[in-house]
Amino acid sequence: MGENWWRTAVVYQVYPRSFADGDGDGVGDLPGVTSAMDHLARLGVDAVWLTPYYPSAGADGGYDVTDHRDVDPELGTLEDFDRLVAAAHRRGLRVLVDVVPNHTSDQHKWFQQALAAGPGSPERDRYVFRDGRGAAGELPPSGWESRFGGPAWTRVPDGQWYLHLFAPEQPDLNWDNPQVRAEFLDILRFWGRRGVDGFRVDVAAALVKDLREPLRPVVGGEGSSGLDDLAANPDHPFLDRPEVHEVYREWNRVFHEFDPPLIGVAEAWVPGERRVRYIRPDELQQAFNFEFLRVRWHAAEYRRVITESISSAASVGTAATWVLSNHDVVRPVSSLGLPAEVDPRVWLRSDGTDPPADLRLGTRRARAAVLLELALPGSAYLYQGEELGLPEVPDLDHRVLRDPKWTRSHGKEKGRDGCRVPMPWTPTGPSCGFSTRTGWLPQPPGWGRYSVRTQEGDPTSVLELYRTALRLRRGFAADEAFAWDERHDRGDVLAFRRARDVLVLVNTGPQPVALPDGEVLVSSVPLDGALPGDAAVWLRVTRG
Ligand code: TEU
Repeated sequence: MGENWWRTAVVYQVYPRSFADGDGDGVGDLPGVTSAMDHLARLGVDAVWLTPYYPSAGADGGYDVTDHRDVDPELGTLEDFDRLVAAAHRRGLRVLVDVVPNHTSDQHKWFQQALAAGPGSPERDRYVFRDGRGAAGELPPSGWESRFGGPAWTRVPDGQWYLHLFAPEQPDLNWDNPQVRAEFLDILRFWGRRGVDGFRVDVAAALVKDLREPLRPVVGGEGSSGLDDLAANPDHPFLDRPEVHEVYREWNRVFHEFDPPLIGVAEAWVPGERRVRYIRPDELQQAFNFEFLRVRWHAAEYRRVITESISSAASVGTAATWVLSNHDVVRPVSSLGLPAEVDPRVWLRSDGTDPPADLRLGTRRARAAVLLELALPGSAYLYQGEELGLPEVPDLDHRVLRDPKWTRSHGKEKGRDGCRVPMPWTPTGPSCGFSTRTGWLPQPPGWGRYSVRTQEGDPTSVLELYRTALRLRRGFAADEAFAWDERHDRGDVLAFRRARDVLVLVNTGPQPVALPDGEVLVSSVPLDGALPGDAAVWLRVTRG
């Protein structure tokens, strides 16, 4: 793997607080990740992406950073970080880290200085401060809403308002300010010199805002994702502005100070034709395909999204970047087990009327979905616990919820803690091997049956399915050839050819279909001459 190692890489996302606890305080940490590195190597992934481990005020799971060049004391030290990188590299695993450029914590020294320095100061210009509307400036400068609910503006004691697209504890930086730009170039260099191989860019599409007065309203945006907001507002005041690309062109020059160059993957909830604008030889290398993540087990939708994603990636000379889940969305075992009409995003309501997910069905579909994902050309990002078939934990006690979505929505949305419950490593123990004591989020009864130890060596387990698929994938991933198979691709059945001799079938419907001739490489369920409903198979067929 040379410069283009990322192009067909499988990247494993670690949410450090919930992965493995090295010091027994109930919170996962960097030494924990290092000690579990063999799990990743055995799984067969190519890289690990760490979500934020930086010092943080804890308002948004680490995405409210107080110092971009250090490690949160709860999670370890810079030396622990170095050991983690060395342990990964020794096993041939690359390391990506999150960079959070849209906002800082309100406890960040810059924001504290901005508060102290007052209106019109250079300190305030690093953020987005405005006078309010109304006779006495008592109304927020615009009607923009925060992603976590409520207004995107908060008033400070001297009467000005500051912008926060997320929680009030996450003030947005002003990317028109040269100090902000220079600071992040330096942050990229800092981690590059510490050996990281690249960055996942948080909220990559939102950094640059159109702040010309009067601030323009956002029409009808559903508020929970840029995909919906951009459909209603093609010229959005703060999402996917053309000027944001200048930022990544500057970053790209820093990436090229390293050999091989560092990479950047954009977390941008934007539709395909806009997503690929981030991928350029002089910008970022990848952008998550969230449209794929959104498909609800529907063959025609998959067909459309896959065709569109492959061709839009090809139009910029690369391959797509597939995602089934991450730390922000309902776990697929649960979302794929919900009735088709139930949107997983609104499923997590606290009014007690949510239908339960059918976990048997959801697990069956999630097994097939990962065979679909890992067969597609390009790279794939897996989220910790996916390889164990962990379900969402939708009924965490309200008192343990940490996600700002919970408080900001005034208890209307439970938020994302249910996909962040600590990993089970062993069938028993105070937190199933995650820590020597109870974890920071409680694991539900029976969590131990999902443990790595329980599943290891059991050929029917989700873990062994992932290992097998990842091993087989190595045999053909480098060949990016893809073609829908005209004979078998129809109705509820997706069928495509990969590389020269792999035929992939995914049956999203309830009825079994005949199995074409070929050697079964791996299947999501045991096969008996036919491919049953909600199942997938990879076949080796004669070259054609
Ligand atoms: O998420 C960005 C983002 O837009 C999310 O609000 C996303 O639309 C939503 O969670 C989908 O359900 C990133 C991080 O991944 C998230 O964890 C952070 O809370 C957020 O940025 C703020 O930094």
